[in-house]
Amino acid sequence: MSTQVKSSPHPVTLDHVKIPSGFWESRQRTNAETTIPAIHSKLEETGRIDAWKLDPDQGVREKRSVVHMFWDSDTGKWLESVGYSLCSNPDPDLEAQADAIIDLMEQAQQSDGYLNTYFPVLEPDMKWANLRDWHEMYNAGHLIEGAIAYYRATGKKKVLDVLARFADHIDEKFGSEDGKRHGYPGHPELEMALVKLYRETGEERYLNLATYFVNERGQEPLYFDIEAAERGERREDFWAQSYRYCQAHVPIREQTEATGHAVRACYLYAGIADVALETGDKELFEVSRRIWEDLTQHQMYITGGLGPAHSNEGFTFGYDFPNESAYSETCASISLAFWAHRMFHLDQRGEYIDVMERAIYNGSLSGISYEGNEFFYVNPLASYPNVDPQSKWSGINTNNYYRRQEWFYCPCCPPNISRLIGSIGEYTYSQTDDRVYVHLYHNNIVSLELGGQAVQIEQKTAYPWDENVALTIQSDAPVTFDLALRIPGWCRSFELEVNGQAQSLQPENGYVVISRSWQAGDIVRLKLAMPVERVLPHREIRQDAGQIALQCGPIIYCLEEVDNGPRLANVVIPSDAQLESHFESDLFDGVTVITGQALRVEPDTERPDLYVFQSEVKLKSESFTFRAIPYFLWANREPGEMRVWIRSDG
Ligand code: FUB
Ligand code: ZN
Repeated sequence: MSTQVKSSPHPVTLDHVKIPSGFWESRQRTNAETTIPAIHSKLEETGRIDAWKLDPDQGVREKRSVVHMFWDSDTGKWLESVGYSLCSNPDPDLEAQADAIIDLMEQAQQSDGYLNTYFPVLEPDMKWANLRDWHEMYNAGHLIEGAIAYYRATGKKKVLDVLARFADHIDEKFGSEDGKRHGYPGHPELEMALVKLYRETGEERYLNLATYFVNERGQEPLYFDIEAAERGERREDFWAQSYRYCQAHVPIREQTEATGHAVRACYLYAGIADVALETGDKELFEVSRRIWEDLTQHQMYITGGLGPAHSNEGFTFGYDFPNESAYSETCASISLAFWAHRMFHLDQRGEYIDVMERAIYNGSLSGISYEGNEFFYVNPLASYPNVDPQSKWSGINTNNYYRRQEWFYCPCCPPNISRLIGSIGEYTYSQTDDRVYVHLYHNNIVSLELGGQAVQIEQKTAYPWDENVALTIQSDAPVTFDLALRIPGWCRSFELEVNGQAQSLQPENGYVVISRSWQAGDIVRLKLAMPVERVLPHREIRQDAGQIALQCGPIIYCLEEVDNGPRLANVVIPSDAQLESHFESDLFDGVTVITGQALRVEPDTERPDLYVFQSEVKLKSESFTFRAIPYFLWANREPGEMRVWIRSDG
């Protein structure tokens, strides 16, 4: 950990990063033109916007159907996404839509600052009565993040004032002081939001409240027991059985592993990292690091997906990676990206950004269709269109395994992926006064102040489809700073030159650092070799034993039936097969695919028997040319089978 926490690098904010073309520009355009309007329509259709039309102190103003307890989080995430999008795509109509909702929010706020569409109308006596399950704090967090993004984009302060009042209300009610309730969020998120609000407003109370939430979690007597008793319930009545579900089983400083509900977990860990960074609390960093090591070494899918289990939407045990029934919620990968980004700011190592990149390009982006209007909630790593592992259960996840859906009963994932896409600029660079870290490679122009001078860096690249990145420096006068370029963990050889001169620098902690006095027009060229890699699973991962995954650069690939025919479980990629990658410009908006010779190995029999003696049949082995596409793009063509892990003979 940096010795001087306060002088750590900070992210270069969105408004400094223009994305004029390339991979992320096209996704941001789709986000602005399709995803954000589609989500708004759903908010409207489902009554989430009308829900704000309430008389704050007397209940319903307009009749509406019953809402569930965390509708407000969807509006909050949508507003956040709108804020990010407006930075690059000004849109007066969209702004007017957001303003109209903000007016409703302002009117819905109770005189003491409380803000929620559910409780004042439907259960006015139960406000704050169940922090463990009822999501008021989670909603508050998302609304605060939405307010900050919208304020930053438009300079309109109304929504920030409304949410600051709500934060003040929460601060008056909860904390360690006498007379306050010693509660904390059942579903973390508010911790991150409060630190953001502190950074935005400079108001220390918000940081103190976030710090309190982190420190109080899991302390005896357990607050969730106290409030349960007040409701006339016992701990044993908790449907999830254990407070591990919400990471409140022991105090934070005693926690050693990622556990429970995956989104709750990573939102919490991200909040802990925020508090550690702002307060310089080294012990909190050490806790974060411990949990990070557990998660990334034992509990992370190759896609950056988290949480194999449906029962708790979360973690089970180390090396447990079911493929067809993987839960791997889109929000969980996104939350991992949030946490990873924060870990870098505590501890400048590329490994965090490697995980962030893995989670963004694979487990997060798979959550949205190429067209931008359909979404996956769960992200299996193998799929069979007629087999629904959840078919015995009704509810939110039933037909969600091979086709993205327009919406869900619990639609946390759609606005989450939308806000991540809209804010990708913010994950691209970090800086100190004299160093800029380049984390992500994509076409963009960043404007910075380094060594007291304005500097622009233009990145040009077709990454992740191409190995080459060019960075051109512009500044009015020579300026000395370190350019720290991430050499991704997946990259086994790279070439670097400055103004045509090869550089022999080696990466330290995942970055090569070029220190010099930069002149306008200096060009840095980086080539990150992206051969096709066969990836083997750890020997303890039983579900993937004997199989390989394919990776090219940061992208994990999969086979789909539409390219490779059915019964993908019988496909074998021989260890000596030559694998090639090439760019196909007419597939989606251009994408690198992997091809090679594979075998379909099956019993050579038409017998209908489920099981036959091996001595009675031969194995037939048919050779064919396979085509693998990026996992995040699967299920955008004809429905069919899909597999990430493919049998191998090596
Ligand atoms: O509970 C709110 C959100 O809905 C969680 O983050 C998701 O996992 C889903 O349960
Ligand atoms: Zn989700």
